[in-house]
Amino acid sequence: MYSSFRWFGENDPVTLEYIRQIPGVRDVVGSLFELPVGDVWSVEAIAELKETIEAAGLKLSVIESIPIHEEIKLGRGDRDRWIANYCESIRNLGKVGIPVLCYNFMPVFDWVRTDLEHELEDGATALEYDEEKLSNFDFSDGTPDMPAWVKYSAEELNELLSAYQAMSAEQLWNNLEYFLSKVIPVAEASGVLMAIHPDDPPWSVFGLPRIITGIEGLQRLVDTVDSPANGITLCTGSLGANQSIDMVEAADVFAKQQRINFVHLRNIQHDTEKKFHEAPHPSEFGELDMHAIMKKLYQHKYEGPMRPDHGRMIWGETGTPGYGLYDRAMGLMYLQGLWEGIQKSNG
Ligand code: DNO
Repeated sequence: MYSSFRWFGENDPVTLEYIRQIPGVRDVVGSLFELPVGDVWSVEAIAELKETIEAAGLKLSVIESIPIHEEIKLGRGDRDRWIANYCESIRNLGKVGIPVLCYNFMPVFDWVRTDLEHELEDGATALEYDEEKLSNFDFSDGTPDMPAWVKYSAEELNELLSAYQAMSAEQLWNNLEYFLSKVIPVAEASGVLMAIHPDDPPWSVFGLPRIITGIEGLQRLVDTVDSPANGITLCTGSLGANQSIDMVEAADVFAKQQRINFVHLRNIQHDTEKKFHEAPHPSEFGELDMHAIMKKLYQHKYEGPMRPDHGRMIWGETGTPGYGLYDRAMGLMYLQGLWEGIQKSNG
């Protein structure tokens, strides 16, 4: 396993120079955020991102993410055109030498939180999800403000939401399976490892179907196309939001099959079953046993990238919600310490 750090591009207040100063980090998780969903990522654009990162003494090792066009998730008539674009982007990643691609298959919205600045006892803030506050989201002016949500007009959003209302989880599965049957052979031939990100939170929200919600769904995904290129992102915080999922087991099950292609580590704390906030990374401050999870990765010889996921905002820092520098850097030092301990105690 090796450490990586997410960078949101030239507008990220956490610069590549800062990332370069975190001990043990040489690998960057990047993306082309300005490209419209569905467009082909050209070799030139990917190479330019790579060169910018290399000029700072770092490497571009993961793309998180290339978003998937809604027509693909909806399984509509012109999905093949969008899938062809996706395949072309994967080929281009391969040409530039980017080994890992993280993506998700959540209808319309990426991760959902109801408070981006939930105040903790010590004055730090963290992201919070409270199912009871979901009804506060107002869709009448189009996509509301959430960091990872694609902007749609009121009309577009309405159309999308009603198209999904009629869709069952099984239909969404069929569309994912169709997508995988087309893209995984291309990824395999291009030397790119795909890593699906679990739905966050891992259950249906706003009446939309969600399917990558637990061990069973992830197993169905990896079984759909039997290839190392068809893997998962083990995201402890996303899956851990469902308290009935045993994260140590999840790490064990998929690391054993060599199907973890990327790891996101963070901790989580619940108030009630569907109300939780994000906690500092160390085990003792949340519900997840980071040591036990990392031990499974070690035992099954996971060799891919890991990044510290969402941190709190501390020490007066402001910036991209969940993606400040200080808490993520501290979290990463802790995770590296755990890893060193595991390695040394295993000789
Ligand atoms: C949140 C991230 C997600 C993730 C996408 C992957 O901080 O973990 O937005 O990047 O779901 O496609």
